[in-house]
Amino acid sequence: MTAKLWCFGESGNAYKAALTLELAGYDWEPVQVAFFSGETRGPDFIGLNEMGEVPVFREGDLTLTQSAVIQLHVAERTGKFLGRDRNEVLRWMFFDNHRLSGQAGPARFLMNFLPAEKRPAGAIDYLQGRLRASYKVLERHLEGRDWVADAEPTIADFACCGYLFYPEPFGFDRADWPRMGAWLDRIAALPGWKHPYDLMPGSPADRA
Ligand SMILES: N[C@@H](CCC(=O)N[C@@H](CS)C(=O)NCC(=O)O)C(=O)O
Repeated sequence: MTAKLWCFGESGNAYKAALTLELAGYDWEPVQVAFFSGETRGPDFIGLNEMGEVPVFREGDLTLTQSAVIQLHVAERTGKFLGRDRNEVLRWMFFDNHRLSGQAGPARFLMNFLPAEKRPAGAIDYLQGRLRASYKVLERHLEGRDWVADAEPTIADFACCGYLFYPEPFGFDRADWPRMGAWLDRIAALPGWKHPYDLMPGSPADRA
C-alpha cells in the first residue's frame, strides 16, 4: 500500500519527512497542499490534522503528524537511519524542531514569502540572531564527525538539514559554516537524495 504525505515544496518541515521516506526506499507519494492559498487553515485540512500543518502522513488507517513522529515511524518500520543511541538521535531532533527548523521556517517565510512591505524587520533580526546561535552549536558539534548523532546518517541529520538546502535567503550561508557545508554535501551524496523542489510538488516558480 502506497503511503501518502501531504506536503508542498517550500516546506522544510515536510522535506524532513519526505527525505526520510525517499532515502529509506518507502512506498510513498506526495499530496500537494495549497499552503499559499490558505488550505492548511481550511476545515478539510483541519479535519486531517487539527494542528493545521504539513507534513501529514497516512498509511491505511494510520495518520501521523509532526515531522519527527513521521521520521521515527519510517525509521522504525524500515530499520534504516535509526542510529544506535535513541536518546542521542532524539536529542538532535528536538534541537532541530526548537532551534533550527523551528526558527528557519518562520525566518524564511517572513523574508521571502511575505510581500516586501509586510516584512517585520525586528522579528527577522531576532530570528536570524537565534539561528546564528544554533548554527554555532551544530558547527561546533560537527568538529571531527561526519554525522550528527552517530557514525552513520540518521533521521537526526534529515531533521537538521530540513531548511538548509533551500536557495531563498534566510541568513544561512554555507561559506560561513564550513563543517555544516561539508555535512550537507555528504547528505546530498547519499543514494536517492533529492533537493526539496525535486522531491515535493510546488515551488516559488509556480507563483512567479
Ligand atoms: N513542528 C512541526 C512544524 C510543522 C510546520 O510548521 N508546518 C508549516 C509548513 S513548514 C505549516 O504547515 N504551517 C501551516 C500554517 O502556518 O498555517 C513539524 O515538524 O511537523
